[in-house]
Amino acid sequence: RPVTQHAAVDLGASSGRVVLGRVGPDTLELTEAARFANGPVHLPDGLRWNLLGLFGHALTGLGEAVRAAEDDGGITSVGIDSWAVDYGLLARTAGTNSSAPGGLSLLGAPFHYRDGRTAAGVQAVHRRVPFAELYRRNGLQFLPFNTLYQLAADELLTGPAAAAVEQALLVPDLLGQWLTGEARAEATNASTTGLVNVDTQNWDLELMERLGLARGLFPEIAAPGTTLGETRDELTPFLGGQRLPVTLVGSHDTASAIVGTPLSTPDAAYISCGTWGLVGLELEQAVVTDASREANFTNEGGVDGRFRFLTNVMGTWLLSETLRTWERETGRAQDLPTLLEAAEQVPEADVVIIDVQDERFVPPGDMPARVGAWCTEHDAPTPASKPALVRCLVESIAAGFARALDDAARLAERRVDVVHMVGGGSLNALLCQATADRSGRDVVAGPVEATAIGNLLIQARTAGTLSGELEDLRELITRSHSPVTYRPRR
Ligand code: LFR
Repeated sequence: RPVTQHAAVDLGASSGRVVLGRVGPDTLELTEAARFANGPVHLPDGLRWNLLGLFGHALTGLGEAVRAAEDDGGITSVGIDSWAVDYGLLARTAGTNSSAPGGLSLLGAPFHYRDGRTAAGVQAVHRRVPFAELYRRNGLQFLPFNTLYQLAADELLTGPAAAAVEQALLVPDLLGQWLTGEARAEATNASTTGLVNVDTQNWDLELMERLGLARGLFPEIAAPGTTLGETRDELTPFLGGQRLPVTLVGSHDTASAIVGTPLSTPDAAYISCGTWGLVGLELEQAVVTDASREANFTNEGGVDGRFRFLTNVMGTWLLSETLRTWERETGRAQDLPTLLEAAEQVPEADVVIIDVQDERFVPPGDMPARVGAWCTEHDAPTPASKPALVRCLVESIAAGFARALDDAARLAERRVDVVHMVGGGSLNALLCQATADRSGRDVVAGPVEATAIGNLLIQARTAGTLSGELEDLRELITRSHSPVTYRPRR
């Protein structure tokens, strides 16, 4: 039976990786070719991403993957995914090298979605189109950093900035353009901009016009499974002397993660848990009701035209940002597994539950101090030790997950008796058990690398190595990965 090899470039908010996959009808093997750190860059004018650095790391990682794949028939294609909503702006600048793709150059480092500049953008957008109407059009939960609010904050709705900008490309599309010279808007990630109509799944040109955005700001939408192009000639020396085809996958990392989740029944829910916990269901139809709007549930575009009906719950960000604060304070690396072990010993009666959705926890900064402030304001005792704070955060995240699971079941009228936990959070046993306990549902944990798997599976299907529906692709995960089940204890 044929086996093909594919490289997945998967960029997360705290790290990126290039994963080499060997995929066949009975084969799903992953090896990490490269891993590199990522994070916000604190510039005087706000939080940015070091996208040039990420491109460099991705290219080096692809070179490593090419080498590792050499003896076994080489790499058939490359796919890229990353976090959503953020974008680079491109302009036709004087002195642009005419061989630059489309003659366009990047205007500055892309903003990080945790940058606080968007509040004014939210107001500007809602003045033109009230949120309830926006929701009916785009089906998206309110997140202050959705692309349309960021564009408004960049004063791209009107004014001189708008005239200077030729095109906006979401992060994976920008990297794809740097690799191939071709520009498309991959469909799943495009759906997170707030500018795609939930019914037509195409750019909502009327909405864009009402917001004062140029209708050609983003390129044409293309579905996962489309071949974007081949890597540019100039990159050949970095890629073992070859030009590699780049295939569009679910380029929103969460879309790929859901492809890579072995959902056992249509009633099974998922929690894709990394920096964020994305909690919800895969649906054939969008749910755009007053109740879903009030519960802040989103209808993001999934692979194969499905909908990701979910809500963003603050995930392991709260833990990692807490550890970073302690690292800055003590100058010493903090070990999460050791802290989690100690956290487990904290008596149940002493556990404080905070509201993880409080907006104060969104920007980077001193998380222990913010938790303390939250507790003081809510007449709750402040966790007094590191283990107590870690336990508070884990249980509070689990409480957020449990509430979102109940909402998903109610809003989509599903039973939801099992929850698949995938991504980095699936390795956190304390979190998985707390989620089972607090939701009263079985939590089936794994695979940890669901996003890379989803990316690779769509590439393999595009190459003809695999065929069928998402359910058929997920069969392969069920056969090759053994999950850990956590049963509710109360
Ligand atoms: C997860 C994720 C979420 C999105 C957030 C910001 O990595 O992509 O789905 O809401 O990051 O882009």
